[in-house]
Amino acid sequence: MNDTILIIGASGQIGSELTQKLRKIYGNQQVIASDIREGNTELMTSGHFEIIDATNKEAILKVIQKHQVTQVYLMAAMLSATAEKYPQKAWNLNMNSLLNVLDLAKEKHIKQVYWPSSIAVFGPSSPKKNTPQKTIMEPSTVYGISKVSGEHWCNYYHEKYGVDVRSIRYPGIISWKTNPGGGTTDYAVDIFFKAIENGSYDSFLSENTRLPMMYMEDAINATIQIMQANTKDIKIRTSYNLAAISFTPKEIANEIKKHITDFTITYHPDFRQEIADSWPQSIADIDARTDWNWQHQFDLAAITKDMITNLQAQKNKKLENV
Ligand code: AKB
Repeated sequence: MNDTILIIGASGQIGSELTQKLRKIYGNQQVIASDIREGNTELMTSGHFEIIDATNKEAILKVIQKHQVTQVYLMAAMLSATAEKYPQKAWNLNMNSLLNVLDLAKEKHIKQVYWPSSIAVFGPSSPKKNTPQKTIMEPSTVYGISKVSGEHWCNYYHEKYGVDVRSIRYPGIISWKTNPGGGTTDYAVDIFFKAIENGSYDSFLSENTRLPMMYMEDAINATIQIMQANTKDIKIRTSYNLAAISFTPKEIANEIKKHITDFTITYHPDFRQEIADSWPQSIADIDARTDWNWQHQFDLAAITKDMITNLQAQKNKKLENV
């Protein structure tokens, strides 16, 4: 493996864990972390770190040339809830960063690109259950519009210029190391933090809102797996549907209660409810499973156990250090 990898948006929820996993596989010096802001100590000290504004093509090129980068994972993005507040900013970041990286691949500065899409590409007119790979895609959010457009740009650069770009439509991602920010599925992470801190959670989505979700470990494995797959096996160059599990706030609360018996939940839906209601409840991902052997490992029970064990251990450690 002679690749040198640049991760743009390495300080974020997925970027930070992806960087550490790639450093384990490719070696610390071969994986360059970058972001517009600094990340956690582990990220900053275990390998190279560069400050990059993803909307600045020259700044990206400079780092690519400095480290002789061959692959870019573009993880910088403004997520659904924040994008509704800052539509112009979201469009600027989400689209221009992608076009910058696709152009750099077209100009042969890099060989391979990873770019995440999302279940947000689907909208109120898409089928709600087992949403297929190819179906009506009329998103009602700025974030969703940017992801659908991005998918078409990826496919266009592949078809016209032979750019090797690969993509997955992520569901909500659950993790305990780095908090997500600005997403609609963030409740499914926050609920664990609040369960450990306070023993209660006030949900911004209603109790029966079912959304597709996945544990971080599965999401990272899928991301690396699609990038390492043989080119001939990547048959979709827009973005692959990817699924693990689906649950509601009520169901996750009931699972948490199995570990924290006096845990309580209340529901006060806000503007994010409308976003969640526009998205699928479950996703059909047969193409990813057939083309590059995608399989998820974690179900709701396994996620809950792992989240609570790790967050409890983190809390105990903090208490010991006080
Ligand atoms: C969000 O909630 O905006 C993201 C996503 C589903 O892409 N987690």
